[in-house]
Amino acid sequence: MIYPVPQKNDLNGNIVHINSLYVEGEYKALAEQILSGYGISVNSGFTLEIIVSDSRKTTYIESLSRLSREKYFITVTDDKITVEASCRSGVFRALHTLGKLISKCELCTGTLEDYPLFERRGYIEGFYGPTWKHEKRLSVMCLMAKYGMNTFYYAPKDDEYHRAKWNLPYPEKELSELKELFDSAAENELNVCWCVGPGLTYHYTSEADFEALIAKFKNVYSIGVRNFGLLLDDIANDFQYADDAEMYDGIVDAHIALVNKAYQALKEIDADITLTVCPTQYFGDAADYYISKFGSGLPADIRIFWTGKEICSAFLTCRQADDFARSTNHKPLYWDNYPVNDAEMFNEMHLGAVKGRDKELYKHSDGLISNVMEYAEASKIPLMTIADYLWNPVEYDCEKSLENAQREILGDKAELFKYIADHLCVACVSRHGSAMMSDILSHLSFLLATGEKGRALAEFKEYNANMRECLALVSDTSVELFAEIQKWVKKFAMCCDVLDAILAVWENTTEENKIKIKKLLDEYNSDAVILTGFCLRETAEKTLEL
Ligand code: 14T
Repeated sequence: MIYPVPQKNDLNGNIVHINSLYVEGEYKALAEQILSGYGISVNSGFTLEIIVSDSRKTTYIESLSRLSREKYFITVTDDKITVEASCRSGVFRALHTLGKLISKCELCTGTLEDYPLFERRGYIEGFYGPTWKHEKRLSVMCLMAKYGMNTFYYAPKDDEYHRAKWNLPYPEKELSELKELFDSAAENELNVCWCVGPGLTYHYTSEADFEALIAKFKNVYSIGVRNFGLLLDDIANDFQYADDAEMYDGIVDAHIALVNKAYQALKEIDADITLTVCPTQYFGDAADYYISKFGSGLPADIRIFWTGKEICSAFLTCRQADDFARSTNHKPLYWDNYPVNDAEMFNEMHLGAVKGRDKELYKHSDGLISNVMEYAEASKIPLMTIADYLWNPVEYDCEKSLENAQREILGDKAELFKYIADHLCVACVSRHGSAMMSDILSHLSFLLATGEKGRALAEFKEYNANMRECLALVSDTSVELFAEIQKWVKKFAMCCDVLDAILAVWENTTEENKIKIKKLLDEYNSDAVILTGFCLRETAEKTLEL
């Protein structure tokens, strides 16, 4: 199985083994670059022909009644592979699919037709906290491109030129680093949207502030950006300057006026420019006064961010999306606050698969953009599941997708990593963590209660040994992912100690051994970092009653 799951995979004939290809037709250099990333050489061997043709077949998606530049076909016969698409976007997607099929030895004769279901699929660096390092940004970008995302929103709350110093141009060094990042996005078929958050100090009636805003857009336009975002989230709900209050009936009227005027100015700079806005009310009931007036006051081609019923929504449904569209005249562009773990969530680590987003949401929304964690390596795991969901939500299987993501990031270490990953998935999308530990502890308790003490002890020892082996693995901070999650690793070590103390009482029920459990459990509970709770506590408490 490859991920994301292609729409129509009829490559089910003879298996075709390939380790090198000879590329004919267009985009040879691109093919070489992408396929070599999958360990496939491209100087000689099996023929791969790349055909670029702008026809209805390669551009139109019948079931969605719309055009897509990302559609492609792969045809495999016993002596040739043909890739067909309308432009670089489709060829890029096809080459990644081909690379995955060949490297997993899943290439068979037949045909494959593929295209994404969500039109806009991406992630946003939109969290509070230390911004990602340049190298991390590039590495996440490549991975998300590999898994079919097509959009990147740049809006780190702590980039001071994004928010606090919104009215100052980027210094040369920062600007050239952004250019390198955005150029790399283009190479990777990701549309970049650079966002500004002027709301902390913006003076709505000030002509100077408006000019500063447009000057800032021009500053970023100069490095090739054509999509802009104007974010009015997490700012005062009311006017902060007396003359603003006098000029407008309410804050929403000032926001509508600002967005319309800015959009007009942007279109005068370049008619290709697009605008996305984040309203001050970005979640809750779409029928509320602010959001319904805001949306209705903006042209249909401005995109509007919305996080759903909550800031971090457990569910995003088609019905809610329709309510939003009815109330605002715009389909929502979901700003999905998963896996972000800033603000009140700082003690949670969100490594689980995305869940709770309707299968058919692609028909009812403008797209979905996932807000990431300050931990870039860790974000890759949930992001990959989001990429899978967005490409093909109908076939999305959260468990298989997560399994594949863990394997991509951890390779052979994935199996062992699961012993800690089991506890790092409590989030808005699922409040139930520690599924594996919960099953094991209840099974062990069952064995103990039904007189199978020998088996219980043996299996308990084996589980604890695996936990310890995992602990040793994730304590190696030379692995970037492990370095990021040390706060949780420390608590994991405490969890291992509690388990060993429980096992000791099962083996030898003495008061002294019980005191040890109490002491370790108290330490464990007084650490606010969120790991596992109920199943560990329950087993410890039952053990204290032995
Ligand atoms: F604009 C938004 F859609 C949005 O979600 N804004 C922020 C976002 O930057 C942040 O990462 C996210 C998750 O915490 O939530 C919003 O920020 C908040 C919201 C709160 F209610 C930060 C703290 C809060 F208490």
